[in-house]
Amino acid sequence: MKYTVLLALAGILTIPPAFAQPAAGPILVEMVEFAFHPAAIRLRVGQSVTLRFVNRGQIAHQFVADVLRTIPAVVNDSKMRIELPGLDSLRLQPGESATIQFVLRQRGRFRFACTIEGHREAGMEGVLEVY
Ligand SMILES: [Cu+2]
Repeated sequence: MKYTVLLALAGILTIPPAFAQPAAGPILVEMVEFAFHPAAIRLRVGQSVTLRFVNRGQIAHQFVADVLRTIPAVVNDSKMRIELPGLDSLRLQPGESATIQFVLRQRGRFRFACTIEGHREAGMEGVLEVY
């Protein structure tokens, strides 16, 4: 399997995201040892957002954001498209990439991190700034 998606709610893949207006092109987020680039990502509230993650490191990394656990998201890579009622984590092996599309309807600062053991502690974390 190209990447692993763990569901916050098991087995329910059919809830269609209610997206607002389309957003600008995907925001590229690179994963390396041990950081996300950029680590601060500014998003407009209520706007459909696509984050494109690329693992440019030598080991696996994953993206986890608590704020995304309970909102609909669409995950895409070159092989599949999955609609989720909430995203628990997106794990990418070295060289892999995938996109996550979602809408945040709440302003604020929402943390994200790579939760593989030791990675957050080494600095692999960031924030979604929704304004
Ligand atoms: Cu990591």
